[in-house]
Amino acid sequence: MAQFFNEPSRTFSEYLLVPGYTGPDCIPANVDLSTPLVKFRKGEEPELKLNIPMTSAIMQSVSGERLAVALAQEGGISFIFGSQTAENEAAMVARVKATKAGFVPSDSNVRPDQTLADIVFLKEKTGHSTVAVTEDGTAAGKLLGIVTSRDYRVSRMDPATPVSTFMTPVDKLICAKEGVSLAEANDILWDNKLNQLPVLAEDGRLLYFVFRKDYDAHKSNPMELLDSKKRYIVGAGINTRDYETRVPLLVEAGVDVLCIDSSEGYTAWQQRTLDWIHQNYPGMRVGAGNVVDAEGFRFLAKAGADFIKVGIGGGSICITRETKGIGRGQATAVIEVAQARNEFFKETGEYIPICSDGGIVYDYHMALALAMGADFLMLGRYFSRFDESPTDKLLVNGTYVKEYWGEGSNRARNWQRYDLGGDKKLTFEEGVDSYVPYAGPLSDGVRQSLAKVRSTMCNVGALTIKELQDKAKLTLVSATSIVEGGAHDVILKSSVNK
Ligand code: MZP
Repeated sequence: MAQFFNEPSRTFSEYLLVPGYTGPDCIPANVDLSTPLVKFRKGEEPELKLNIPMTSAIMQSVSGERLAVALAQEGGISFIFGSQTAENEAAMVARVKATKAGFVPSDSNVRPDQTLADIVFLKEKTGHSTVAVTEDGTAAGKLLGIVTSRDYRVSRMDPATPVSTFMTPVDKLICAKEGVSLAEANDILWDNKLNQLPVLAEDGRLLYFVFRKDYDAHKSNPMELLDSKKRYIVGAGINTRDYETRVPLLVEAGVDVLCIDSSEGYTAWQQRTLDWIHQNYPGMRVGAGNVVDAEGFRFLAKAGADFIKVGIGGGSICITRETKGIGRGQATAVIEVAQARNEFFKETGEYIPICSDGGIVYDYHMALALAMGADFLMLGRYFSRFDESPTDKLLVNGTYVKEYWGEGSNRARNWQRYDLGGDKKLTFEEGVDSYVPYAGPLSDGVRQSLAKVRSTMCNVGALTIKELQDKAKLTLVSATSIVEGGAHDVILKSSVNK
């Protein structure tokens, strides 16, 4: 006879937090959002910690190198997507590790024979007004000049005008040499009233730009997540098929932590992958998942996972529940797995952090997921909306949007994520291709969301995530009281003015 769970599985919007006592020191400025990323023994410190409880989803439309740097600057970590060749993924990891705070690899590049139309297209796509003109049109090519918005007037010039005729050539530019420090680069920017400073290798190849507008940002990233050599911390997704070739390349590239990316983690393949990594790379930390109950958690805990991801079918682009009838409401899954994590800790003295993956819609869901026992969160839709995600920004029906697609969609075709040992192909879709509203720079969005989380924590009377978990009082809400929670029985001015 099948096993039945007595209660329906529930999701975040069905819960609220009831305030606890807030003491005079319990103010947002005193809240510490640091949290363990990997397992540790009782009384010891985890080898890797996050400064904020946020990780970005292992997805093509989310976790590229630019987002990885932006998130590490805020104190979280990206897991670079694994649904690309191992070589490309390792190259992305290497570029994140090579990025020095304040030194930005150029993301808008053209060849000199390209045209004004190409410049306008790039500016629309990236939102950046500085374009590097390199011999081969790559970010690391020999620098021939730069184009900024001061160099052209779209209304007066033919879109076919070659870039070489209106760029500012390199001999008229002030550049710095490889090895310049950030402080020196900033002095050059200020002394010469420049907006950007190209940093060049001995042979004239472009290495980075240092931007004047970033000056304040470098000073104001107190939460940056850096390794012992002051490089950004970055993770990478792997699968249960090609780990023997992929993991060595990622390790070589300097990856800090791995995560097996799978829609369902309670499998023999995850065990095999973990075993192989532990045997061949004993120091390498690797997370596993996803699971939605205590049984799945215990399996991966015993298999040696360093953290365990929770969530099946709750992702915004996910149709696994509709397609296969597999999954569980995200809140119930987190609550049950968190209890299992606590029991396992009591029994063994080993604390294995859990990650609530998918289904975060409102910022308050973040606080709820943490209160329910998650140590950190994985977010896809949330990060895909920002400037730094790897996808295009488009104007659709008068609104700026970014593209966001699931790993199980035809667009990503990440069959390894859904692999159950069958043919090496995606037989049916478990994800969709979509637009999400564009939301500006990551740092603004993350800081705003976390301001709300800090505020919620103070209402609960908690200054740390652990305290939030210990003190939280959660109540289920009825359908009618959800209506009460929004603006109601008033005529909203925004609707009158439409
Ligand atoms: P969300 O933050 O957009 O709600 O969910 C992101 C999560 O959805 C990812 O971290 C991953 O676990 C999951 N995901 C990614 N692709 C698919 C799919 O195509 C999916 N079904 O479910």
